[in-house]
Amino acid sequence: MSGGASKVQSQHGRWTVSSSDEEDAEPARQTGGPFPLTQSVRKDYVSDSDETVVDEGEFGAADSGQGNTTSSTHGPPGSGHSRESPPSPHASAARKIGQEPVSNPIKTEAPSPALKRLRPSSESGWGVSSSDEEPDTKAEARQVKEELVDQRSPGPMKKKQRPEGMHHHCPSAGSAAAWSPKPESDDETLDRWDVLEKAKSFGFYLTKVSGIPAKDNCGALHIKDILSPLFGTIKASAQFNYCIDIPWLVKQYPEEFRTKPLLIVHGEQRQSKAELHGDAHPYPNIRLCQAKLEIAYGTHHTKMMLLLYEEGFRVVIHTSNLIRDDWHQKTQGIWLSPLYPRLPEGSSESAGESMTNFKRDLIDYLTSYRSAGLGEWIAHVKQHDLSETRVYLIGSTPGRHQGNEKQKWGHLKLGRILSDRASPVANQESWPLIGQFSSIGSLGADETKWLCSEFKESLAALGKSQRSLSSQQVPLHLVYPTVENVRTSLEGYPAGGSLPYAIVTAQKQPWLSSFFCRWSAKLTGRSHAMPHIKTYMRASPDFGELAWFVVTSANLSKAAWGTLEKNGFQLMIRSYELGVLYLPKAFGIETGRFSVHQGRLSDCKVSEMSFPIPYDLPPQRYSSKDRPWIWNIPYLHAPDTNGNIWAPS
Ligand code: GNV
Repeated sequence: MSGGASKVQSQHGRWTVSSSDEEDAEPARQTGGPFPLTQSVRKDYVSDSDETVVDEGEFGAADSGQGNTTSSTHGPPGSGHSRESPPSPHASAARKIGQEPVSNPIKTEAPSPALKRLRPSSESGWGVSSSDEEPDTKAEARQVKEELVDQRSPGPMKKKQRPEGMHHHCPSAGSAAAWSPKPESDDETLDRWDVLEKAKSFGFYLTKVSGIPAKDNCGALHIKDILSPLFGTIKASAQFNYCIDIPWLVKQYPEEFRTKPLLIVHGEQRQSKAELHGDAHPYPNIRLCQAKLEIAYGTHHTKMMLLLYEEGFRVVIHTSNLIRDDWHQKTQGIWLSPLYPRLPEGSSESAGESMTNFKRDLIDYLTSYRSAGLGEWIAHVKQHDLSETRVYLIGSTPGRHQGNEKQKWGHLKLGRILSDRASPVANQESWPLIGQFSSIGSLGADETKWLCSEFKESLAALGKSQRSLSSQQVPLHLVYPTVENVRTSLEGYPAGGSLPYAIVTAQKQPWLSSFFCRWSAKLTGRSHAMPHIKTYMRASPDFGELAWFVVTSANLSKAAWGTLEKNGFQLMIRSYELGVLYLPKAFGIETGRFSVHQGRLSDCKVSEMSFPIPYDLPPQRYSSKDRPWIWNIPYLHAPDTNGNIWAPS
């Protein structure tokens, strides 16, 4: 069923000095293996991809004119990266990520003891979840489901059973934020307790990381957990993403759901689109929807799942591509919506709206694709009650947005929500901003061109009653991995294949280095799991409190967040992006501040309304020796965790 060609793609088109053939084999860190590799491997699957292209069918409308040239040999002006060498367009998995820098990770001498120490569970005996075949997955997911599935949904599992001690160090396995010990008491108490627990949940999760101690994966989710029947009985689903390995994706669904209708919304064009269709061909239940990208250098970065269940509907907004490596040893973020119940027949379109206007905003976002293929998904959203949603949707959609439309997207949307909805907090005008991301676009000749003008001004917005400082006086910290972060990461240099900051871009903006802070996540056990998560927040000067928090697909780029043109008349956005904003007030916190929880998500006392921050605060500035990771230059002098060097061609 799963095409051999695609399997080859997903495993061999990428960094594979050390990776094994077996999809479910433990990590790509066996030493040895075939020598230099990549190029011949890529030919293998290219030659395999001459399958019949799936007919566009009803989605033809989405396939109209593209002015885009993602295979340009020049760096996109405002995108998350520049390409110096033309990308070789492929349909799926192997494309783009990791493969594009065309580096040759070359095996050197045996790794040093220090490097050995970083090796993951298969060798260390730490024995965590291999994300791909995880014996504990079901048990953990079962607990999660109890947090997530609505009381009304009947089922073999009674809501109030909460299996205890199924995971040694992990009292709250699977529920990242959601629970404290449950009181032994009568039913009424339990109901109230459950309601309270639910209200308290932030729905914020990290992905499981293979090769770290099990306790650090408590409350983390693999994609198989998210798609598990314990979260709901899938009737149909839609997957919005950038890089998609279709055979791998199908395997992440439980067998009983693998033949349910699956819509894949992507941004591929021309040959890589044809290859994606070829990959989908063996699966008659899969339809593809191509997102229009009418502005040059735009990309479809949005990562979202829409899950239609027998029991209702769920939205998942996250940061991982639909490829194995993105769910293996990276730090990735996930927002899970509550289970949304179906509205009674004949409810008005505006029924089921949330305090945060999430339903309208999600419908507007989906409508912006102007795609027939999304019509039924817009209808599903309309038919459900999204009123329990406590987050705001922050999306970007390509266009030159003017008038009313301008503040619906990108940084202007974030700025508008902050100024309309944020509660006043004393002295907040001097609270620092933190941005954290996995790629950086071309931001101009100096900080006044975009970063510290329009972008920072939007992020520094305060409630209308409050006087803002000039945003010049707001400290800004930018968290992005150093070369050393990448070298010593679980994946080693190949992690840099997902941190596509290009040398041509970096050379144009030496001024940016003064803002950089290292990746550090000791307290979540994720210091060696490189970030593909993107987060933005405003913290108190001691970093003990938060005014707001965003998790999103949007990197630090004008293509993602938008750039003002025509003297502020329009906001030009190239890419599709999606994220969610947390404001304390929507969680019933009237002080206007979350307290910061640093440490494992599973230890987080949501009862205290502390927000689980996925990396260490305060951010630590680069030392004079630190360099930001740049993916298309060589790193030859120090071997990585797996004994490899990085020699991009
Ligand atoms: C490596 C990514 C994403 C995303 C988008 C890339 C690129 C590139 C390279 C990783 C990536 N683009 O998640 O949306 O060259 O565009 O992870």
